[in-house]
Amino acid sequence: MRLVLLGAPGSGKGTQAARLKEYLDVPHISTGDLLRAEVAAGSPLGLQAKEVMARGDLVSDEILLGMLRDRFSRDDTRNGFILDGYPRNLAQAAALDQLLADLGQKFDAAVQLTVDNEQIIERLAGRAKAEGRADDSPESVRHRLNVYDQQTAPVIEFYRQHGQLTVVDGVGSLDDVFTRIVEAIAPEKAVG
Ligand code: B4P
Repeated sequence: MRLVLLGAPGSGKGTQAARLKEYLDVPHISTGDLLRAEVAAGSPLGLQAKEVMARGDLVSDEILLGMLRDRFSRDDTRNGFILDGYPRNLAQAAALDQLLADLGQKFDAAVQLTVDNEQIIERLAGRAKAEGRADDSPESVRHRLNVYDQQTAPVIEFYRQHGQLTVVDGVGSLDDVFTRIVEAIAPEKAVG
């Protein structure tokens, strides 16, 4: 299965993708994780991305597309993937369509996790305490939510207009949200 997970920062994309990966037995591709690995390694790309990410801005489309192309060239994506954190603007959505067309692939569903801003701010404050991620500071979270409204929300509309969007309520326990996603994308595999 080929899935794209959409939603505001803190909506649970990374959290649910980690579970879906086991369940669907396909790789989890998180552009945030790929970028954080570059930052941790101190690579030239990581050095470029570090400040941008800490501010809560989007890293350049060229860098992201190069990373994604690289990742999709690996064999393990042939039977499916869960893409988490990409696309984040309309240019990236168009680039993804083209990349998949070049590979002769098509994704099955774009799943949007919906969570209100108040709960997002609370979740990310919790993660800031637990993990100390630079971009979970209150200023950065506010900025990331603005970036999401301005640049990523149109991507949701793009997939809705293409009939590829599935909307899932992202509020509730991790198990409840997981069950809702599975029921939405693969009801034949859902249990209980
Ligand atoms: P990401 O790594 O994608 O970070 P994120 O949006 O915060 O989502 P994440 O998946 O980590 O968090 P989750 O909601 O699971 O991006 C980070 C940065 O990288 C971006 O700001 C940008 O600079 C850059 N970047 C990444 N992709 C890019 C792209 N395509 N283009 C340009 N730049 C890009 O979890 C959040 C918290 O909520 C966790 O603490 C979790 O435990 C908690 N949580 C999850 N589900 C919950 C639930 N049901 N109830 C309560 N808490 C829950």
